[in-house]
Amino acid sequence: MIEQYGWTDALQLAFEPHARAGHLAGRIIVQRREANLVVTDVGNLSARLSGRLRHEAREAGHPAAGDWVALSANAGEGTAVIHAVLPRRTSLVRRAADSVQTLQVIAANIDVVFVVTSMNADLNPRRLERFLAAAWQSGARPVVLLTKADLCEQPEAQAAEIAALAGCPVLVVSARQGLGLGALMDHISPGETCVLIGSSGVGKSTLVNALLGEERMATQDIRAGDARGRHTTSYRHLVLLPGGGLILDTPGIREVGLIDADAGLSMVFEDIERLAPDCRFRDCRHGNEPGCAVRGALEAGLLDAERWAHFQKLSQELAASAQTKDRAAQEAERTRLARLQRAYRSNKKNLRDPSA
Ligand SMILES: Nc1nc2c(ncn2[C@@H]2O[C@H](COP(=O)(O)OP(=O)(O)O)[C@@H](O)[C@H]2O)c(=O)[nH]1
Ligand SMILES: [Mg+2]
Ligand SMILES: [Zn+2]
Repeated sequence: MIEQYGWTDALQLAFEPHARAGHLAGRIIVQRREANLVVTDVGNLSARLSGRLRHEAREAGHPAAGDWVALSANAGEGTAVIHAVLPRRTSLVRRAADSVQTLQVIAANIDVVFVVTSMNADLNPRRLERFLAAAWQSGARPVVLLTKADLCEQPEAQAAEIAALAGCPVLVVSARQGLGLGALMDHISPGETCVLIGSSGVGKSTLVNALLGEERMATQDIRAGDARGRHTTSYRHLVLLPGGGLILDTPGIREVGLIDADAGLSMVFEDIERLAPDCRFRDCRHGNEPGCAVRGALEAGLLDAERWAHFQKLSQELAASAQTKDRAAQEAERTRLARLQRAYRSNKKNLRDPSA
């Protein structure tokens, strides 16, 4: 059963110590803070974290949808305890909303990240650049999905424009017309896992339903209490596709905060990175330095000014996040040492006055 969910020989090998400990392998298909839904060979189990994992999760973050875990099951009750998370092959992360240095895993062990944007109002190159940086950084293959082609006058022309800046495959789809679904499926091999990210309302859930051939995901068309909505699950549910792959729908992400995404950024702005070596000075900041290749490209109209400005903005954002992280690490170390010193001091006092 877990073979269907992408279990491989490599995972089997990584799992061996856990198997020896008598644990069962499973994959998280819905991440919830209290009880994750995990698919296993003995069925779907509602699994909470062991005390140790819960403690670790405070710093390392919670296991996410797509994670492979080691469990002890109470199959009769349909419950389990997660004892360990297997190392992730890939992971799509974002900066948590409440903190500049906390990382939140959106999906683990994914092969393809579909960056979804609709062809009507939502289409925004700057938003796409940000999503693509996160997608590249995940280690999975990014693919841009332009949805609602039926609402667009010239979808192919728009797609060509996006393809010029995306640096990855760009697909045009319409769930309404059933257009482009085959081409989409060509990007997911059996046993592979993909995730859909993008703003709310771009048609992610509708697309998953179209691929499944049934209305399993709740879409914006279905109001609460609607009869059609009763059998739908919410988003963030890893589901099996008819072709043998797996797909994870996510709730709308308006903007993904980048964290540790330098490599991803370089991939998205590869054209700019390619210019820099041609600057006269090696440490050129592309400001007023003479012989700057970036300024040259801007002036010659070879580099879009907004794209350049966005690259600078995202670079600064990453640098600021890294700096805050360093500062937080320093602060933590200072606190640790101060605590140690206090312990020493009180210890000395104890030595002088054993009754204290
Ligand atoms: N015209 C058109 N509308 C679509 C298409 N796909 C989705 N929609 C509509 O877009 C709205 C948002 O869809 P939904 O799947 O809930 O978006 P999500 O928030 O990204 O999951 C709904 O009203 C859908 O009916 C499409 O291919 N064409
Ligand atoms: Mg949705
Ligand atoms: Zn320069």
